[in-house]
Amino acid sequence: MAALRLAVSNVILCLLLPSSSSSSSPICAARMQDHVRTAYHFQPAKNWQNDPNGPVYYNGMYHLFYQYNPHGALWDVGNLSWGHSVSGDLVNWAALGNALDPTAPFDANGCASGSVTILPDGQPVILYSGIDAERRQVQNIALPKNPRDPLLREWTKPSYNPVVPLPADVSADNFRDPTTAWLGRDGLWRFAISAVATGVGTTLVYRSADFLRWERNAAPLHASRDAVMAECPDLFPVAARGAEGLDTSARGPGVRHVLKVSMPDTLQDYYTVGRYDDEADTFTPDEDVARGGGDDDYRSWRRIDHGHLYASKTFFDARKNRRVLWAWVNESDSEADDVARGWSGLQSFPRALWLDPAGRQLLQWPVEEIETLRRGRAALLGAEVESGGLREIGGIAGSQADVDVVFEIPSLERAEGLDGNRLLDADALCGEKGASVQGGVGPFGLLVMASGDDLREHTAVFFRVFRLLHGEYTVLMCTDLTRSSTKAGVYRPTHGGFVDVDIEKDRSISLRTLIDHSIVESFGGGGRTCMTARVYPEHAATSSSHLYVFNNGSDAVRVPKLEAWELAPASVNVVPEQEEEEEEEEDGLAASSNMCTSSVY
Ligand code: DQQ
Repeated sequence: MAALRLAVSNVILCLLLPSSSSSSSPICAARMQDHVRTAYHFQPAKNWQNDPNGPVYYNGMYHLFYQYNPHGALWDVGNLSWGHSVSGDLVNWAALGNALDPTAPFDANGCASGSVTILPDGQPVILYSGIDAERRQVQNIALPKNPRDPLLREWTKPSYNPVVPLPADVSADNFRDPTTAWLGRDGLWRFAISAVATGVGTTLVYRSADFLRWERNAAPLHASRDAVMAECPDLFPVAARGAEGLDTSARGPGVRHVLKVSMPDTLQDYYTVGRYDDEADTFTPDEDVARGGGDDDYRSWRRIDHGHLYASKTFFDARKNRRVLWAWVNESDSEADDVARGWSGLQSFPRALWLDPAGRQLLQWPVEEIETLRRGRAALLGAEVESGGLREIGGIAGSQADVDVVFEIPSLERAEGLDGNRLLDADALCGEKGASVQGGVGPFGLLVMASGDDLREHTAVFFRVFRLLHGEYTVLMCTDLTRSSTKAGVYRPTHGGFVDVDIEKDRSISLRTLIDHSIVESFGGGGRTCMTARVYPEHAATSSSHLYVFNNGSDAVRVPKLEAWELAPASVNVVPEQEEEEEEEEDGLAASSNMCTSSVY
C-alpha cells in the first residue's frame, strides 16, 4: 500500500509543479524525454510487454497482469514473466512485483498467457501456460501466497503442476492461453484453450470439479478448417438486450455468447456471436449474420479492431456490471527504436463492450472513467465543412486528447459506385482512396497528430460512403497512416473496415478518437467499427501537434457537434524516484541519458 501511495503522490507532484520545475524531477523527466511514450495508456515503466493476462476485479481493486520481459525491451520467450499492476479506477495504475517468473520445471522456459478465475469461496486462481524444461506447453495454476493481502502481491506455484500436461495428439508448441473458467449447471468448471490437435487448429474445452484435475471434452468448442493455431481464445456471455455485462458463468434465456480468437497469420482478433451449448460444450456461430457469422473459418468473422491490436482479453467488472476488453498494441517502428527507448508495447485503453440491439455485432466504447482525465475543452457546434474544407480545432493539446464528433450527410446523391467484391478488402480500398483522394460523399473526418498548417505529418481518420450496384449504401472507415511520420523505417499502412449502419436512414455517423502521443484509437458508428493505429510523428519531439476536421468529398458535410477534450496524464506505473535511481544503477545506465530539456506536451 505504501508503494501505491508513493507512486500516486509522485505523479500528483509532477502534475502540480510548474513545467520549469517539473522538468527537473526525474519522474517528470522520464515522461517528457520520450515523445512516443503515452500519457494515459497502460505501460510498465520500462521493458517489453505483450498480451494482457488475467484481468480481474477483486476486492475493490482492478488487477492487470501482462506478458512482461523484465530484462529488456524486446520479446524473449524464455524470459516471459507476468507483470502485475493494480488500479482503483482502470485509469491510474500502481506497479507491483512480478506475479509469475519462469522459475519452476513446469514453466522454466516462460510463463505464457492465461487468466484469473475467482472461485465461489472468493479465492482467485491463475491458470497459465508454462513452457516447461523440455519446451512443452503445459497448463499450470498459481495461488495467492497470502489470500488476505488486498493487493495479491505474491503468488505460489504448487509443485503438483502442471494440472494439464501436453496431450498426446497436440503439438508441443501449440497448446496455450487458457481462458477464464466458467461454472456449468452440473457444478463443473470449464476453460477453453487453443491447440493444434492432430494437425488441426482447434479450441478445446477442459472440465473439472476441483480446479485441479481436468478432463478434456471429446468435442472441441470450435474447430476451423483453417489449420493454423488460433491464439488467446475468449468465450464470454453477452446480454441479448442492453449494455450490461454478464459474469463469465452466466447462462439462461437472454444470454448469447461471443467466441473470439487471435490469428497469428494475420495478426488480427476475430469474433462471432453464436450459441454455446453448455451440455455438449460446443459453440456454433449464428447462421448467416450478414457479414461475420455462419462460417467456421475465423478469418471470415468480424474483427475486434481493424487496425493494430492483438491478443485481446475480456473480464466481467462486477463493480460496474460491464464487460471490459484489454488488448496488446505493439510497436511498428524498429527494434532499434524500442531498445533506445527502453520499452515496447502498449495496452489499448480499456473498452466496455456489449451486443448491438440487432444482435449481430459488438459495440465497444472507452470506459467512462476516461472522463476523469478531461481538462480543457474545444467545441464546434452546427458547423458546415465545405468541399475541400479544413478546420483547426484549437486550444487543446492535440497529442493527448479525446475527440467526439458527429457528421451529418445532407445528400447521398454523389456517392461513388462500388463493386460488391471490393467489400472483402477494406484495407486496400482505403489505400487506393486515401484521405487526400477527392470523393463523392467523403472522405470526411479528422486529421490528428498533425504537424501544423504544412500538414507534412498527419494521421487521417475518416469515412467515405459508397453506393453498391444494387443501390444499397455502405460506409467505409479508414485510418490513413501514409503521412503519419516522416521518419524512415516506420510501418505506415492504411487500415480499413466497413461500418454496419444504415446510412440512408441515419444520414449521420459518429466518430470518437482517442489520441495519446503514439497511439490513435478510433470508434466509428458508436463503436461498431474500431481502428487502432501506432504513429511516430517526428514533429512531436520538438513542437505541438494539431487537430483538424476535413472534408474532401464533393458536397459539404455538417458537424452538428464536435467536442474535444485535452486529457491530463494518468499515473501509470510510475516508479518512485528512489527505486528508479536504484534500478538505473543496477542497469548500469548513465543518469544523464534519461534527462530531457524540453516538454512538448
Ligand atoms: N503470446 C503469448 C502466447 C500467445 C501469444 C505469449 C499471443 O501465449 O499465444 O507471450 O500474442
